[in-house]
Amino acid sequence: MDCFDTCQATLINAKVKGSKEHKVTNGKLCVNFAYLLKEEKLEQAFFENEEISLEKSLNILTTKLKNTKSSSVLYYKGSGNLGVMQNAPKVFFGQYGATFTKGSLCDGAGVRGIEEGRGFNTNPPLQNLLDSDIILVWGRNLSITSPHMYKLIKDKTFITIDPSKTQIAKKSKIHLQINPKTDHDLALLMTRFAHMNDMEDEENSNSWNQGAKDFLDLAQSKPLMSYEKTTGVNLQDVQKAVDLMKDKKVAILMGLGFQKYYEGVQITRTIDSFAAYIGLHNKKAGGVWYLANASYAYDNQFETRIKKEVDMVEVDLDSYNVVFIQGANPVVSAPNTQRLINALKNTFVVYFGTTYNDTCELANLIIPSSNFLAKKDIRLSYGHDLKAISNIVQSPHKNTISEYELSQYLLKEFNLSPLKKEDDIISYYQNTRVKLPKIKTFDFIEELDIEELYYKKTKNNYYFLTSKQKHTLNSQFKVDDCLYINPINSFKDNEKVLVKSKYGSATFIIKCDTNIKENCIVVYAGAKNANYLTPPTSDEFANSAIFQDTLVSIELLSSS
Ligand SMILES: Nc1nc2c(c(=O)[nH]1)N[C@H]1C(S)=C(S)[C@@H](COP(=O)(O)OP(=O)(O)OC[C@H]3O[C@@H](n4cnc5c(=O)[nH]c(N)nc54)[C@H](O)[C@@H]3O)O[C@H]1N2
Ligand SMILES: Nc1nc2c(c(=O)[nH]1)N[C@H]1C(S)=C(S)[C@@H](COP(=O)(O)OP(=O)(O)OC[C@H]3O[C@@H](n4cnc5c(=O)[nH]c(N)nc54)[C@H](O)[C@@H]3O)O[C@H]1N2
Ligand SMILES: [Mo]
Repeated sequence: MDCFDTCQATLINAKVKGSKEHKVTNGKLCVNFAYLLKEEKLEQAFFENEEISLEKSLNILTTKLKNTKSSSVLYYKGSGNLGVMQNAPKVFFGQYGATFTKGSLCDGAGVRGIEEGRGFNTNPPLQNLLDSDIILVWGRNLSITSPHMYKLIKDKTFITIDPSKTQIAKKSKIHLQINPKTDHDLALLMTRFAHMNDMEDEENSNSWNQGAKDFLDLAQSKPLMSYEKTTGVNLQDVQKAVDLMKDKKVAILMGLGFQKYYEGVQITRTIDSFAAYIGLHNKKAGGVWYLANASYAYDNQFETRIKKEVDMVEVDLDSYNVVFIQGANPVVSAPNTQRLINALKNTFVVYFGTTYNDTCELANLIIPSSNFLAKKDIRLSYGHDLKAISNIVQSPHKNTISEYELSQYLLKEFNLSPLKKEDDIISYYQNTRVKLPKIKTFDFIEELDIEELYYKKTKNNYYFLTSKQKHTLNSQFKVDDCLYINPINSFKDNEKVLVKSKYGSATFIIKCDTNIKENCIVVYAGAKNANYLTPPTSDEFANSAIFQDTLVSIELLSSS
């Protein structure tokens, strides 16, 4: 599945259990894994809503692709399954000449922010996390979005930076309940306190010296008190947090929270610069974790020639004659739902996936993919440095086809060169031990140019937060469509409201929750209407979605 933990399961007496030899899984499985096992699988191909055989669906696909100019076919891959074998169709679509998407609905801005500082985006070894004393959870719902990793470190001292009182925030020694999109300010403020506390990095200071000085200048360029107003966090608490980190082995676990904005790259780079300033990189214990590029040190087993790429967030889907969607549910998960639905109605949509999801409703051709129990795969992790192996434990349903098989089939139909042998690909990843590179230089951020969201904030609007929750995995499993708000705002449970942003409007049912910051509302990922409100544009550098760069107003439609 698409999560930090990348667990591994094992069959014991025909029952699926968490594997004991996989250190992060540690013999347990999470709720989402249980849902995955129980979920209703797609085992029937469809063409224009009529049931057809798998063979016929493949023929229709082949004919359609043969009769369409290749560049007007869009290959759109989601992250419903993050196994390496999901990359196989890229090889076909690349050779065929389809247009690809670039960018991300997920971590793209943060990735670029990290790359700009360090040059690449990898996590330190898991052992560094286990050996740390203090864990700073920054914009990450740690115990919910990586429950296994959390269990390994649950007895450590936590500091959480999050607008919401998440479970981990409540467990933390200090919770900095920050205003959304002000993390760059908080990172600068922490840098100032770190400087006053003599916490500069000694080891790396020669090579990083000048940049670190310029970064400190940036941190000192605003009056100290101004940070309290912008971040909504009081200075004493920040000072306490920084004091707690002094002379300790510190790990920062960064999540998506602070980077879902237009300037997400700059914000992330500021946080990572703070980490570099106090010397968290390249140490034997501690370090900074984000969603790492898990395949960074591996040779790509799916060499792909891409002729043309378009921004994944801004793409006009109906300017393509065929849109091939694999492992994604853009109707719910991509920003600006209304525009997307209109576009999908206007083009030929092929859906290739394991379940009948919302996007299938708009698909012309539906091809069932075999599920994870019936295909070989290996999963590298964006959360840690272990890998998980997936063997075949169930024969595939006759109406389904794996990503590897579909790719080989298409490559053959188009007389293109075949993929490497499936077993060779798997064993390459399984047997290759990669060494993570050291960060040689660090490029500190020296200026910021950010359009602050709080300038537009009034008493009558709210910050719009959209994050993950326990019983869903993005749009999969137990979807929760409600709008969460602090009861201080005088809305009541079950009231129906109309929510408007600059980009669209939608109705929601209210749920009151004192864990939500007073000036924010939360609609969780997977909620059918969440993305009617989100910006149709990407961030400034990384073609990444900016789900939270908007304020919303709420109008009561009817009481409970
Ligand atoms: N159960 C479950 N687990 C999942 C997923 C799931 O859907 N469900 N999805 C998986 C995927 S695809 C991903 S990418 C990861 C993401 O994992 P996380 O990064 O943990 O995911 P989010 O819930 O998006 O956001 C994290 C936190 O950021 C906070 N936040 C929002 N805005 C801001 C801000 O401006 N500043 C700060 N400091 N914090 C802010 C939110 O309140 C939230 O608690 O989780 C993975 N794991
Ligand atoms: N409002 C809002 N929107 C968000 C987010 C948010 O926090 N708030 N989070 C964003 C993030 S972080 C992410 S990663 C994206 C995720 O967005 P998507 O990548 O679209 O992921 P899902 O919505 O989970 O849909 C994945 C689909 O993949 C299919 N699938 C599962 N396994 C397989 C397989 O083995 N093969 C194939 N072919 N298909 C399979 C499933 O049926 C499922 O319907 O959503 C983003 N959208
Ligand atoms: Mo994600």
